[in-house]
Amino acid sequence: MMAGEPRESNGSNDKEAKQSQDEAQSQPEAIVDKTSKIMKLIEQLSVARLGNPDQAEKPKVHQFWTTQPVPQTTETTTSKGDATIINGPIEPNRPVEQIRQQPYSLPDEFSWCEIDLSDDQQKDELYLLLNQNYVEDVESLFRFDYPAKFLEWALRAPGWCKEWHVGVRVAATGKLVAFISAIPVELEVRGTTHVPAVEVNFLCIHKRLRSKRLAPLMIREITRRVHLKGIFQALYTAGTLLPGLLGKARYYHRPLNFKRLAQVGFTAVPLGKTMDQCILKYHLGKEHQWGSDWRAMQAKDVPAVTKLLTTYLGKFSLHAVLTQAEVAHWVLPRQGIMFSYVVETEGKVTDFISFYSLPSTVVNDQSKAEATSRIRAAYLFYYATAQPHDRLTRLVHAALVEAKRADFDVFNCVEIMDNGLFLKDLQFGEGDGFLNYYLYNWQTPPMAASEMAVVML
Ligand code: MYA
Repeated sequence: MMAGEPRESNGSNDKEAKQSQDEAQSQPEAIVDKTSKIMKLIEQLSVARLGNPDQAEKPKVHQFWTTQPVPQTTETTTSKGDATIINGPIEPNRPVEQIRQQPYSLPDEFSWCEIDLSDDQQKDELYLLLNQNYVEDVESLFRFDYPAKFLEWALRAPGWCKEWHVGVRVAATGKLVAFISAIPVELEVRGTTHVPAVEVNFLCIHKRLRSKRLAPLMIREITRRVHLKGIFQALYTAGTLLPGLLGKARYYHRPLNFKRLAQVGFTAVPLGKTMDQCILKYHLGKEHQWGSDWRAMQAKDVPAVTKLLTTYLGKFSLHAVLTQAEVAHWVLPRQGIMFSYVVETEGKVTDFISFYSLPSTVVNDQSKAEATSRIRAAYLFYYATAQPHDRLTRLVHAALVEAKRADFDVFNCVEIMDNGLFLKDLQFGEGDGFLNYYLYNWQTPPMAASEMAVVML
């Protein structure tokens, strides 16, 4: 959701501090009294800035995460200028014979299953679980609505295996009530190449089964299954702050259909502005500046796009190393899911950009305009250009024009890669959510968002 307009700091603590300061200045003769007032003022200012130590929240005890090979901190200081960087596994790899062979035991009423995404019925069961129980924004106004064919695409990337599509069913009824998944990825972390890893995603537990410590069991089980294939590192993102934070990236949103977004409460007309002024502000022309050099990506572009991406992503501290098969899987256009474009000048592909479609359900939509109300959101995916400073804003502008043409309501991104270069010029607004990045069993100093170049679906 878009964060509100920035307000000037004028909290009651500031007022109280000012009052106290004025009082102190009006009694120059009472030195002792003045000193004590100044002490009080300093105290008040500290409370305003740092919070009252008596009321400070106790640090959360992470019963599960303290047992896991992740750095036990949630600090975000970056590593710039640090000469002695530790960058490597926390625990050594283990031979497969030493890995637990039996699944972890679930409470008696549940059983493990594998979701077969080639089976429409199972795919729909997974769709429904996520559609009703997956990630919501902080105010629970919107919930991701990953279409079934999106899930099939996201979970069947090159090298996928069925053992990593793990479900939990109610033993008595067979109802699917929880899910977690992994797909393989080769990472490069601060120059350490060929780190075989998995991306863990779509962890979801039915709302009625929350806070029963099922998530740690599911994470242990997927870890065991990944270990059995000889992989010991993982990358995952979450809205939640957990130990081992690698970096955090704020969400940004660029309205394409302001009226619709305001109607469902995703954004609001700022004070002193009218709806028409907002619509005008976000108006995009029908054309972009690339002319006939711009076209949809085709299968024949895969080698060139792989080369462009390898060079471009290579400059970031965290990125995936993509094969041609992976590039073909992830970024070739897919009806209703993936939109990708290249700039081709005199027969040479020089730039590439992509975005994907991920609608959100409007939870309890009061307008009830449609049976199930949705926001059509486009998310910036991978791009590559040799000259981000000169060309990235134009590339993303063209992607916005395409997204508007395809009837999306909003275009979203997180502030990773070089995204900071275009956010202001293209009128992206700060969101109120963050995406936190984590590495499992890998120690490295925290990264700024602009050092990270993995887009998680
Ligand atoms: S992120 C998307 C997560 N899904 C949602 O937000 C959907 C809506 N929420 C839910 O379905 C539930 O609230 C979930 C927690 C399932 C999130 N990542 O069972 P509990 C810890 C990791 O009582 P519930 C995504 O998919 C929590 O701190 N841990 O809690 C990436 C606490 O541990 P501790 C999380 O609310 C997933 C414990 O769980 C998360 O019923 C990456 C409480 O368990 C979270 N998002 O269920 C998973 N949320 O006491 C890690 C809570 O220690 C992968 N917790 O604080 C690690 C790598 C594994 C592979 C390794 C291979 C080598």
